[in-house]
Amino acid sequence: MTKAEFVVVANRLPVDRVVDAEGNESWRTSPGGLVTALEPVMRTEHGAWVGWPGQADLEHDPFDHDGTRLIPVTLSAEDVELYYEGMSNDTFWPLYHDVIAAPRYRRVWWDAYVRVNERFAQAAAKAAAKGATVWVQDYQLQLVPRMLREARPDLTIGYFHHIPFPAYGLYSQLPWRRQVLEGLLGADVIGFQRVADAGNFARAVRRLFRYETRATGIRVPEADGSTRVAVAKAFPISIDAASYVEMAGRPEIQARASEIRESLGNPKRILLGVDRLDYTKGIRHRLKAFGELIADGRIDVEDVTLVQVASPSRERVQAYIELRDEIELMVTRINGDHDTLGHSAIRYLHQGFPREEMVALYLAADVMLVTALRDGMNLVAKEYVATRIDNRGTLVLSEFAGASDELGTALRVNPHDIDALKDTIMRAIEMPPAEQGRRMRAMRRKVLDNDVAAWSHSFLDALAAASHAGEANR
Ligand code: GDG
Repeated sequence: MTKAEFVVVANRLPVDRVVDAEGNESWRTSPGGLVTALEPVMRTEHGAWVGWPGQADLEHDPFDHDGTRLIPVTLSAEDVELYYEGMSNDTFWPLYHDVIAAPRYRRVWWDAYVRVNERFAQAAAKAAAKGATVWVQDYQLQLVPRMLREARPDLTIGYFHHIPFPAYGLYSQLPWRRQVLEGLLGADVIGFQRVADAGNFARAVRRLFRYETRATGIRVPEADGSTRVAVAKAFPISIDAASYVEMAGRPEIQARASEIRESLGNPKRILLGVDRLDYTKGIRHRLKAFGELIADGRIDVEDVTLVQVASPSRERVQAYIELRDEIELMVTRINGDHDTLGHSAIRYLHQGFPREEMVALYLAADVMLVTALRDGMNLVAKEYVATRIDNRGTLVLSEFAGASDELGTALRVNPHDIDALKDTIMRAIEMPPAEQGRRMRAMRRKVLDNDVAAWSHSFLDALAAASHAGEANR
């Protein structure tokens, strides 16, 4: 088997397995910015992608798909429960999102996390050619950089962290706080969404190891007595902006947007929320603010409708089961109290939709509500902005979402402050078109100039530079 010059390691493969009625297997590319951004690199560099195929106990040989070698990593049902649902989604996820929900620290989850990270590292080590570049993705695989470096010191290793990295006061709760930092420091470049995340990481390294940090460089002593410099820096992720602009211009998607408005009874204003159903997204705060605005008489349900898409997520994790109940109770109460026979206050959809339908929803919405309590970046905010080709529409954006660093002309808000949130929603609803245009144009420029291809190039350039610097030191 030919070895790859470029290897991506992520929890999930970029494809879903589909089995038809006759039992024939095929693989469908799962749409996502990362996949699109890396496609050209994958082709030219004989790329390989190491990841879980998404189904427990599935054993599958490596195979080629759309010019990329895919290398499935098998997870047993127990691995999924302990490593993925447990350690990844019930420990790291809440801890790294500032303990919005209580993280659970369980030693059996940690043991599984170590074991599964080892399996991913071994698969990557086997796939990579001599001197290849490996790019590890996200919090499910924080130990992989160090494990890979030990197995294959010839590799250049990058890591990107898609979610926030918390302040030391919270991070220090983690019983395995030293092991995780050691794992991450195995990378040559450790990328974060925000400057603040990179800063929190560097501070944790200083507090726990006393390593010297200068600007974005961290001096890491190695077992053989030498030292190397790991770079910890912000690389804010983005979307494939051109594809959203293209979809927004399609007549059939525009027609669908009008149809959506029509089916809601042509309200004067449509507000939209699009989130995975997750406690980090601030859906409850948004509903509370909206419900109060109706109760206060500042919003009339005949004029304004909120569409909330909450796509199903992590449905076996207890915190998500409870959150769904709370949200659905709130929606039913608000609608029960305020609906008229012809108009609903909130149209709530616990469903996933095709991308085209999402774009039609973005086009139909006058106001986009992104009220995350903590979010690495929040791509929904950028998608909304990219699709507003007529420069109309208003984005209400939480200052706790990474996107708020770049989208300075959004209406930024602290979602914990319900009165401020209510006032901001009213301001968005009432904003004159000229002001909408001014703000939207500035945001669109940002998103179109800094798309996901630019993001991956800047990360990979930094990685190449770090690897050359490393060679010079060796
Ligand atoms: C993590 C970090 C960071 C949602 N529902 C449907 C659907 N979506 C799409 C959206 C968007 C994506 O899923 C969600 O991305 P976000 O960035 O908003 O949030 P997370 O899923 O939490 O992502 C986040 C991101 O990683 C990237 O680094 O920005 O902070 O938490 O693209 O459009 N897409 C379709 N149907 C749905 O129902 N087709």
